[in-house]
Amino acid sequence: MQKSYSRLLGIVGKPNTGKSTFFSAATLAPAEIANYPFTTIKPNRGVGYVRTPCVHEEFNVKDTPVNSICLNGVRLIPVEFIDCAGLVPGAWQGRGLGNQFLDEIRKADALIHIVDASGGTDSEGRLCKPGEHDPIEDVKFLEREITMWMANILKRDWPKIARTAESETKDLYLMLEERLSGLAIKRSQIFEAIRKAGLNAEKPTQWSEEEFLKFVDTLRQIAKPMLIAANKIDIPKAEENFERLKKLNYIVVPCCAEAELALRRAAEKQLIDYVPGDCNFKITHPEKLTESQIKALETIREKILLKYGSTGVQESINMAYSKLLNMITVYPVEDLEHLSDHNGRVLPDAYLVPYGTTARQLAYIIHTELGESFIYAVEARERKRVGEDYILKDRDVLSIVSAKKRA
Ligand SMILES: Nc1nc2c(ncn2[C@@H]2O[C@H](COP(=O)(O)OP(=O)(O)OP(=O)(O)O)[C@@H](O)[C@H]2O)c(=O)[nH]1
Ligand SMILES: [Mg+2]
Repeated sequence: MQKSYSRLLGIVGKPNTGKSTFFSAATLAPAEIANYPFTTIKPNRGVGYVRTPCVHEEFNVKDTPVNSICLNGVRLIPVEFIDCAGLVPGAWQGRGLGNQFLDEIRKADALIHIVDASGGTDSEGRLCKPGEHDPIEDVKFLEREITMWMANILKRDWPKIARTAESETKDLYLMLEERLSGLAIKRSQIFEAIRKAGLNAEKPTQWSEEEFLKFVDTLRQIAKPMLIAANKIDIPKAEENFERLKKLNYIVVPCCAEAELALRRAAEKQLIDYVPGDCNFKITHPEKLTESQIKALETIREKILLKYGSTGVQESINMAYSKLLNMITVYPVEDLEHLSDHNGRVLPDAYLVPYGTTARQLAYIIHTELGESFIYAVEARERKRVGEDYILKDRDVLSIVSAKKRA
């Protein structure tokens, strides 16, 4: 498969909430799952998919996907995941190997926070009676752990950075970017965080401790945007907590990772017809299923799919891409007549690109040479010629004409 996963999603949360179950369901990669804390110690990495309606039906063509998959009219575009070890309060100070575990989210571009919405695990991930623990606490706790961990990374060098910036020997944003380079944080995000926190970038030595933390907390929200997967929604107490979680300033998706895993595994064995994210499924081979398996599947249909519209796993991934990372899907093609590449493969690639990407930037993403020799592009829907500054729209099909191609 060609390069396509441009971003990394981190699956995070306290122990025993269902992170590895979510990861396994999303990637079908093996991961250890158990009902006690710290089952995962070494992070799991794998490839899952963003789901988007494929354009081939609209263009009335039969496609031959290369960098992605097309199933029943749904385009699945590969994206990368990291399933992190569970974090406990005080992780940023090293509790429960916290520093090592927090390090795993350095490279993540966005986070899916798996919360046990049933309230059946305490703050350390030990089982308790559903409803006994308040999942809202888990949200507050994780925000604080990540912020404090980032603050800790910056803190040692902060006085020197602030002094150097004020004496104007070096740019503040540049120094912060260098110091945070391992955390996949861009200079533009640092700039935005200082502005949003309402701080004076000219006088960083005058920032109080509180203001410094406000800057780091704002930076966390920008550079590591997070949504909540309200997991274990199948447990009766979870619904009430889900309603409460929705009042927080987050995207909250009701989720049953366990159900998604069961459906994905059944689909893999071709026992059911189900595409990740579907609102229903069809049992194709009832004779190969035991009575209790059929009953379990019917329970998932009734208690999860019909009630919430999906298991929430695919929805969380899609939301992370579209809402947290503002990414859209585009289909570059070479031959506009057949919507194909030079090998005749129709709509071969679907790329995930940030909203705001221009036609020329897309050319660069495909190949540096194509970017350099870009002349214009043709948007396939309206067959309209567009220039280098044309801002791509979601599900655009675009043919790029370059100097090289013309020659
Ligand atoms: N009822 C219910 N149980 C779930 C769901 N998802 C996961 N579980 C269970 O929750 C327990 C913990 O699952 P894991 O996936 O190992 O959790 P984790 O967050 O990776 O745990 P650590 O690696 O220890 O941090 C297991 O017993 C799972 O079967 C769900 O949607 N509903
Ligand atoms: Mg785990």
